[in-house]
Parts: sequence; structure tokens; C-alpha cells
Amino acid sequence: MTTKITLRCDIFCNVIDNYGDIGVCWRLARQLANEHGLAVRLWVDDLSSLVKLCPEVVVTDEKQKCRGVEVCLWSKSFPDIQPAGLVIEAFACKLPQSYIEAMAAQEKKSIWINLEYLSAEAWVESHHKLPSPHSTLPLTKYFFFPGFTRRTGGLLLERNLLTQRDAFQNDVEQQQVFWRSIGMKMPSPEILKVSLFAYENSALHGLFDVWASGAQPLLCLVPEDRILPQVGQYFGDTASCIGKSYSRGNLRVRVLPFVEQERYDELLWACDVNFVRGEDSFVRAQWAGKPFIWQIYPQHDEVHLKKLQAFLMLYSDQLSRPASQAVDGLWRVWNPLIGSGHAVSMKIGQAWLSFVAARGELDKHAQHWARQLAENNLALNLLDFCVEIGRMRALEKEGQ
Ligand code: TRH
Repeated sequence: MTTKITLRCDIFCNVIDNYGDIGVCWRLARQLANEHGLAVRLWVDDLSSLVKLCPEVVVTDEKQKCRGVEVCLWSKSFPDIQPAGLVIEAFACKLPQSYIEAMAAQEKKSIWINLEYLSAEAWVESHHKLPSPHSTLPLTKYFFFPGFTRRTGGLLLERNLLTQRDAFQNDVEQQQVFWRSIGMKMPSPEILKVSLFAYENSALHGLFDVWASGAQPLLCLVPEDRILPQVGQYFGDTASCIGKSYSRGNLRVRVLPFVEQERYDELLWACDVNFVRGEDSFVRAQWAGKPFIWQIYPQHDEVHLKKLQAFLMLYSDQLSRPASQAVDGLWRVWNPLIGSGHAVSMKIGQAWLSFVAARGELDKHAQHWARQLAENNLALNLLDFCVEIGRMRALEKEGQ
């Protein structure tokens, strides 16, 4: 009788801010556990951010099982534990020294991966899978870069996501359930539905102005977060605006509570255009197969602008010139590339109108783009890479 050995995996997540770091780690953890049968422990140093994505998590429990994953609080006093066979440090977070030493002491070394941030820049391809030997210990860490091309690690995509998306988009009943769940009736087809998940943005009021004075009625769904004070300010409401609705001209805004991660996809699927930000919602908007606008996470030295430019080039490559200019124009005013105030308001009006005029082509492109990206699945690539490393090590051993 053979005994099946389950590969154990430790994922380390240091929450820097917002929800992107934990968003990516939580998604990867569930996928490795539930789709690939790994025994996954997720070490996270801030459980309160995970609770927002998964309200089942108990913020006071330092160790708990949730959705197939063992969730552990990563506190300063790290326990002495046996390292897993696969160790993933997310976004170059610093692993506990005792854990690194325990990895070095093992005869059969763990596979140690640094899962990097997503970028469409060209250098990513040549850095993907590069080894980085430890300066003093007999350990090697490997860089694993998510990305948009075949020579990168690809993107996180759950096994049935695109089938579920298509089922949702083709089934009025499912859509009605979704709208009821956010306390609304399903809007009539002539209303343009837009979701808006964003950081503070000086272009927001100009965007609201163009929507309010537009010819087409527009419903804007704003999930609760950093943009809310600006939303309230536009409508002259200084109180907390979660759950409230506001109207001006042809614009109606509804502020939604933060929904759990699995349900956020439905919001993207139910809308015609999505504004997203950071890393994970940016990827989910691509899986939604709808036109979207990305507000990139701002970094020092404006590194983010290079990333934005790199993605725009890749994404627009197969678009006609007018459609590509429309995407470029709106994305640039939505990101802090040019001044603020009146000039931005003027620009965003024009930029929005060009974007909407290109919607037919952008819709088709978004569907095609999602299908293309789906061929390069991050979790599968990561597990293949582990096998590759295993083979490499076996050969090295034979050669000794
Ligand atoms: O929250 P973000 O801005 O996250 C980040 C972090 O700032 C991080 O430090 C930075 O490195 C990274 O961006 C680039 O945006 P992001 O990545 O889109 O993460 C949001 C997560 O929240 C994503 O997993 C989707 C989820 N979400 C919900 O679960 N429910 C909701 O209602 C909404 C609006 C989002």
C-alpha cells in the first residue's frame, strides 16, 4: 500500500497597507489548498485585514482553520516549527530568522520562493525564476514573478472562475440575486453600471460632473474605502456614507459595504465598466472581461508610472488607434500624472467620453484578453516550478 504524502506549504504575508498583500496571499493559499491538495499554513501579521476579505476569520484566534487553510498570526515571537516543503514569502517580506535557520538545518531543503509584485515591465521575464543564494547559509531562494506573458509566472485564476463568470453573466436570476444582496433592484439595461474602487483621487469630482451631465443615466457603485470622504464631499454629506445613495443629474451613486473577497467578483461581473486599483482587484477586473480603468498603487520615485506605461502598451497592442488612445487618455488622467484641480476636471470629461465611445471595441477586447491570459495560471506554474527544482536537485545529488 502506498501512502500519499501531502506537500506542506507555508505562506508568509506582511500586510503593508490596504488589502492587496493579504488579498493575493489569501487567494493563493485557498487555491493551493482546495484545488491542489496542499496543506497550507498562512502566516499573516495583521488578521484584521484578512477579516475584511473573509469575515469568518476570528481576529482574536492566533491559529484557526478557515476555508481549507490553517491561518496563523505571525507575531514577533515566532514558534519553533518544522518548515514546510514549500515556503512562499510574499513580496519580499522578511522571514523569521529562526525559521530560516530551521530551513538551513534540514537535510532535505525546503523550496523557498519569493513571490513578487505584478508588473508588465519587460525585465520581469528575465528575472522570473532566478535563484538567489543566501549569503551565509546553504539555502537558495527563487524569484517568482507574476505577469502577463508566457515567460512570466502568469496570474492567479481559480479553476472554475471563468465558467462561473459566464454563468452569472448569462443568467438574469443570478444577477437579480446579486442586486438584491446589495439592497437594490436590478437596474434597467439603459443604465450604465460602473463600480468604483479607488484611492483618493483629485479627478473624482470632475468624473462625477461628467456623469451627472451625461446623456445616459449612470449608476456608480462605490465600495466602502479611502475614496468615501471625497464622495461625501461631492454631495455635501460629511457623515459616514456607507449604505447611502446620492443623486445629481443623470448620476446615481450608491455606497456599498466592503463585501467578502469571493463576492467582489460578482460586483465586477454585474457592472459594465470597472474602476480598480492596486494589484488584486486590477487582476480581477481583467477576469471580469469588461472594460476597466486602473488606478495604480503610487510608489516613491514614480516607479509606478513605468509600470502603468508597460501595462498600457501590452494591453493596447491589439486595439485600434482610437480605442487605444481612449484607454490611454482616461487611465492617465485617473492616475496622478498631470496637475490637479480644474485642468484635471476638464480633461477627465473628454477622456471619459472617448472611452465610452470606444466601449463596443473595448468590450470585445476585454473578453479576448481574459481568454488569452487564462492560459498562464500562476498556481499551476508555481507547482511545475517546484517539480523543476526537485529534478534539478536530484541531478545535482547524482553528480556529487
Ligand atoms: O487594497 P489595495 O490598494 O492593495 C494594495 C496594497 O496597498 C499593497 O500594499 C500594494 O502593494 C498593492 O495594492 C499593490 O488593492 P488590491 O490589490 O486591489 O486589493 C484589494 C483586495 O480587496 C482585493 O483582494 C479585492 C478585495 N476586495 C474585497 O474583498 N471586497 C471588496 O468589497 C473590495 C472593494 C475589494
